[in-house]
Amino acid sequence: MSSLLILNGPNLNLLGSREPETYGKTTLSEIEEQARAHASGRGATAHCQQSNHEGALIDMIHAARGVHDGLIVNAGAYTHTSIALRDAIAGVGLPCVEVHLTNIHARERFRRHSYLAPVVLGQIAGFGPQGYVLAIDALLAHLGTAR
Ligand code: CA2
Repeated sequence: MSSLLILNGPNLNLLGSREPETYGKTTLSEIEEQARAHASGRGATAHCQQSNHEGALIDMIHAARGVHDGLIVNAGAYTHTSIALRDAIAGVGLPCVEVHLTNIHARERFRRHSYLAPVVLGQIAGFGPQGYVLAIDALLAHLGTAR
C-alpha cells in the first residue's frame, strides 16, 4: 500500500476563513479529509501536515524518507522564494507533485516562478481543492509505473 505525505505551507491553515474570492470556502481540514478518503479509495494512505515555518517543512520532508512513498506539496508563498525547500525535495529523492489551489501563472508576476518546479514530477495549479485529488492520482500512477 502506497503511503503519501501531503504537505501544506504558510497561511494555508487560514483557508475557508479569509479571501474566499481567491482561495474558496473549503477549509484545510476538509481538503485533508477529502484527500485521505480519496487515497483510501485508491488503496493508499494519505498523511497530512501543515506548517507556517520553512524549517519545519524541511524537517517534515526529511522525515518522509523511508516512511512515505511520495510527496504532494503546496508550499504556499515559499514556492516562490525557497531554494531550501527545493533542495530538501531534491535531496530526499521522493517523487513529488506540486499543487496550487489557484492558477499561479494567471496571477501576479512574482507567483509565476516556482523554485520547486524543476525538482517535482509536475505541477497542478488552478483546480482548487480538487488539485489534491488530481495529485494523488498522478502520484499513484507514477508509483505504479515506477515499481
Ligand atoms: O494557489 C496556491 O495554492 C498558493 O500556493 C497559495 C499561497 C500563495 O502564496 C501561492 O502563490 C499560491 C497562499 C496561501 C494563502 O492562503 C490563504 C488562505 C486564506 C486566507 C489568506 C491566505
